[in-house]
Amino acid sequence: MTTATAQAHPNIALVKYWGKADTTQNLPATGSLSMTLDVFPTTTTVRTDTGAAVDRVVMNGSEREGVVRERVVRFLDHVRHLAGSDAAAEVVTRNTVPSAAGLASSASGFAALALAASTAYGLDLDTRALSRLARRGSGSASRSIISRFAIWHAGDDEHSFAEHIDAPEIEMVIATVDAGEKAVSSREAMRRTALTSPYYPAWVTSTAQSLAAAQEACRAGDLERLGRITETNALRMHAVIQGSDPSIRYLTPTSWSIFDAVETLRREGVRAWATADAGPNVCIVCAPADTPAVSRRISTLADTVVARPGPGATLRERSA
Ligand code: 2P0
Repeated sequence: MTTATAQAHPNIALVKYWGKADTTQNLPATGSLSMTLDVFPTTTTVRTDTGAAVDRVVMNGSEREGVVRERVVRFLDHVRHLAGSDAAAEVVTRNTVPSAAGLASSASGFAALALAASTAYGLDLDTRALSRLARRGSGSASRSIISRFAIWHAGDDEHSFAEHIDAPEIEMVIATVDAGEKAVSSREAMRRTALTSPYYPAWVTSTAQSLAAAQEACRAGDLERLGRITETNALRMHAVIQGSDPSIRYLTPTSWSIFDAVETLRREGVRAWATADAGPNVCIVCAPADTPAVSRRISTLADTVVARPGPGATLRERSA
């Protein structure tokens, strides 16, 4: 029995994951494409030699009970099943991303947990198996295992994993409109969208097409095309979400003013395209040479951080 510490970063999808083919195994209805960030890491330590009868979960210094702990325990149960172990664990995690604000804290969280827990329980997983394991915790976590740019494939349990893809050089300006907890979780909103939004079938079909086009743009090194696909796909995702009943709206007037500012920048010749996840924050994909111009303009509307393509999940420490 060992202790293992791992680190992972959030990722932002250029072609989004929104809807599941299977809720137990977190199999997505479509594939997606993302950039792993070099900011906001999550660091997680898993200890399996505690001698305790039950799992303990400590996040950002405070012990968690209820649904947060349950989700971690369910994940550990799967790791124990793979490892043939029944030992309880202590999970200590530190997040630097504003939690549950649509900046993918569950992606970095479950990616770091997948690597730390599988190592602590003595499993030696390759990248593909690790990505499949992280997917069980949170779909988007499958992509945070991978450095820089990742494509996460739709498919059955065996074939639904993320892997590296080469992409044109880009940077992101992350505009934090609101760092507070969002009203409806991604998981619940995704479920409601698939069940009630009349646009859902069109979303699934068009996203599969966008993903194929984005892969082509990546192969061709075509930043402009990738940028256009990114912004269109994000707006389509928010449209299908708003079509739910009861409706869900994640974007606020400030979010929309950032989309407007990005359009104005483009008219001025700046290569920038906006995207937003399940929250009001907006990420702007930029040609690296244009990042300073984007930062300057968007900083007048919200707090900004510049992110570059970052590392995949890494093991920091391991002891027997
Ligand atoms: C994405 N999002 O592709 C999309 C875009 C948010 C908006 O993946 O239920 O936390 O744990 O599989 O991965 C957020 O959903 O959902 C997400 P679960 P997850 O990044």
